[in-house]
Amino acid sequence: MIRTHACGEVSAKDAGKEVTLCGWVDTLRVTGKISFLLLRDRTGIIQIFLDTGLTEKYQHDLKKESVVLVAGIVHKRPENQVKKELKTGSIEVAAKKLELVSAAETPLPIDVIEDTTTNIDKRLDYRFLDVRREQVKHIFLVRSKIYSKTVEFFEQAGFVAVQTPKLTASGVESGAEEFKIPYFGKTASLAQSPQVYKQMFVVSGLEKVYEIAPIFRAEKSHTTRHLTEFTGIDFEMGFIKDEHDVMQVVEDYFKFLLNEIKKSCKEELQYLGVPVDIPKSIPKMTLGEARKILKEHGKTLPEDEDPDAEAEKLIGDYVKKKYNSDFVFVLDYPWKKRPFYHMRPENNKKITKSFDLLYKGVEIGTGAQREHRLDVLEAQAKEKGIDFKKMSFYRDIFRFGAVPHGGIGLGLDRITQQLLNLPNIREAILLPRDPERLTP
Ligand code: AMO
Repeated sequence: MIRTHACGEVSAKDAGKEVTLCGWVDTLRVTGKISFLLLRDRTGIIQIFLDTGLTEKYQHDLKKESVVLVAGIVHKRPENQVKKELKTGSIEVAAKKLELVSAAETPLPIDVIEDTTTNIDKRLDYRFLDVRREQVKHIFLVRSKIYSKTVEFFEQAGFVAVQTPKLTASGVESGAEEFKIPYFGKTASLAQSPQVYKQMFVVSGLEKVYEIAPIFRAEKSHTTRHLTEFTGIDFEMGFIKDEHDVMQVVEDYFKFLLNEIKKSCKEELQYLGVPVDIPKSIPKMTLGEARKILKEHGKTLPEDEDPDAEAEKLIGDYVKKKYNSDFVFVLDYPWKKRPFYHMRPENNKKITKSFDLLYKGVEIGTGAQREHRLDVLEAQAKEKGIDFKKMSFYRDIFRFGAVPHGGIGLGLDRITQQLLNLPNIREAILLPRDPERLTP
C-alpha cells in the first residue's frame, strides 16, 4: 500500500512516529510563509503542517480535490489547542515530504463542501465528486450496513439466498410497468419483481428464500419515492398458517436491523443527526380502520382506493403519536387493488390476506399470503381477466405439491431513505434511474 495509515486512523498514540498518508486536498490555508493542509480520505480529515520550503514549492499545486501523498511526523497538540471539530483534532502531522499524485482541474463542476448550494441534478451528474462530501459518504456507509445486516439476518433465520433471472418472459405484476427489450427476435421484460421465482423456490423445497437484487419498473413517476431501477429485498416462506407469520419475520428483521445499525453506525448516525427508534412490536391496523382514522383527520379515502402519499403520511403520524412507533402494518387490502395471486379470506372475498408496511409514513413493503390452491388461483386469474394458460410455468408451480406460503417485497432504497430521513429517494441510491436519467 502507498500509505501507512488512513487519515482518520492517526491518533495521539502515534505521536513521534513517521506516517505516510494519501488523500484528497480538502482545504489549504496559507498564512504568510507556512500553510495548513486539511487532507481527507474515507476515514476522516487530518491537519498537515507545511513549512516554508514545502509551502513555497507546493502551494499553487494543492488545488482542492487533488490527490497528494504526504510523509511526516505526528505531533500531539497541547490540551488547549485540540481541534474538537476533527476526529484527529488532538494531533497534527508535520510534513517532511509531499508528492502530487493527481491534480484536480479547477473550477470543480460542483461544490465539494458540506453546505453545498449545488442542486441535486447537477450533484448526480458528478456523483463521484458528491460522494466525497462527508454527509453523502455517511449515507452510503449506512446503506452498505443495511445491506450486510440484512444478509446476516436472513442467513441466521435459515433463509436460502437465491439469484433469479432479471431477463424474463413476463412477470405476474401489472404488465404496464414492464421494460420491454428485444431478445433474439422475441421480446423480453426486465424483472419487475422476483415474485414468480421466489414462490417457485419455496415450492421447490428450499422452503425459505430471500433475494436482494435489482428490480425494474417502467413507471413514469416523478416523485421523491419512485425510481425505475431499485434494489428489492424479497423473501418468501413456506408452511405458514397465515400472513401474520410473514409479518412476524418482518418485525424480527426490523428489530434486528435497527439494533445493529444503531450499534455499528454510531459515528454516521451522529454525523447525520438521525436518532433510531427500535420498535418493541409493530402495530397492525386494517385498511378499514385506517380509513376511519383518515376521515377523523379530514381525509376521505374512497372505498377500493389505496392510501396515497398524503394518507400514508397521516397514518404514519397517527401511529407515532398513539403507539410511539415509526412502523405500522396496514392489513386487508381490497381484492380489486391487489394482484390475482394474493389469497382471500374464506369469509370475505372483497379483501386479500395482504398487508403494506409503512415506515415513518411511507410504504416500504408489500406482502401477503399467496393462493397455493390451483383451482382457486385459476378462478382468481379468470376474475382478473388474466389468461392463466399463457403463464404455464407459473401455473406449473401449483400442480405438483405446493405448500401454503407467503412473503414480502421491501425496497432497500426506501428503507435507507426513511431510516435517514432523506427528503428524496435519489439521495439514498448512488446512481438513480428515473424517466429522465440514464447517466452516469
Ligand atoms: P410492490 O410493487 O409493492 O410489491 O413493491 C414492493 C416494494 O418495493 C419498493 N418499490 C419501489 N421503490 C422505489 N421505486 C419504485 N418505483 C418502487 N416500486 C416499489 C417499495 C415497495 O413497497 N411482488 C410484490 C411484493 C410481494 O408481494 O412480495 C411487489 O413487488 O418499497
